[in-house]
Amino acid sequence: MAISERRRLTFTAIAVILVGIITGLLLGSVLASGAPPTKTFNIVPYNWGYALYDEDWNEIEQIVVERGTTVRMVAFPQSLLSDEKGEQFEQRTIDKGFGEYQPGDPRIAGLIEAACGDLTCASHGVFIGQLNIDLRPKENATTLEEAIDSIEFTTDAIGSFDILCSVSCGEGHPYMVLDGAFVVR
Ligand SMILES: [Cu+2]
Repeated sequence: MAISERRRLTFTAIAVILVGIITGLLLGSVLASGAPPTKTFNIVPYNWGYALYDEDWNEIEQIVVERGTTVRMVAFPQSLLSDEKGEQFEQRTIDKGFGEYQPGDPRIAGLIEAACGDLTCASHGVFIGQLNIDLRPKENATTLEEAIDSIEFTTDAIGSFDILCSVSCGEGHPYMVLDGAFVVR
C-alpha cells in the first residue's frame, strides 16, 4: 500500500470518527432539551382529608400527568402553613361530617380537639400503595426543610391511584381516602 493511500485512509477514518462524535453530541443535546421538565405537586394532609396543589399553590382536584413524566410530590404539614389555611382546613372538616355527625355539625370541632388537642398536632401520611409512596410530613418540626417529606419518581404505569393515610390520626382516619387523586395517562 502506498504511503499516500494509507494517509488518505487514516484521514478518512479520523473524519468518520469525528462526524460520529459530533452527531452523537448534537443528538444528545436535542434529546436532553426535549425531555419534559419535572412536575412538582404539593399535598397537604389535614384532619381529615387532603388538599392538592400545583407548584404555584393553585388548588387542584386531581394530579394528572402523562406517562413518563418525572413527578416531585411534596407533602407539607398543615401546622407550618398560614393560620388562614389552617382555618380553611378546619372548616372543610366541619363541612364534611364524620360518622354519626352530619356535615356542619359544630361538635366536629370537638372531635378534632379530642384527636389531637388542637388543629395542628396530628400527623398524617400520603400513602399510594401501588407506587410505594408513603410521605410523612412532620407537624412538630421547627423548620420547613425538616417538616416536609418528598419523593421524585418517573411515572411508568398508567392508572388512577388513590391517596390514603398511613398514620393512625384519630376519629376521621378511616375517611382519609382521596379516590383517583393521582392519574397517569
Ligand atoms: Cu390517618
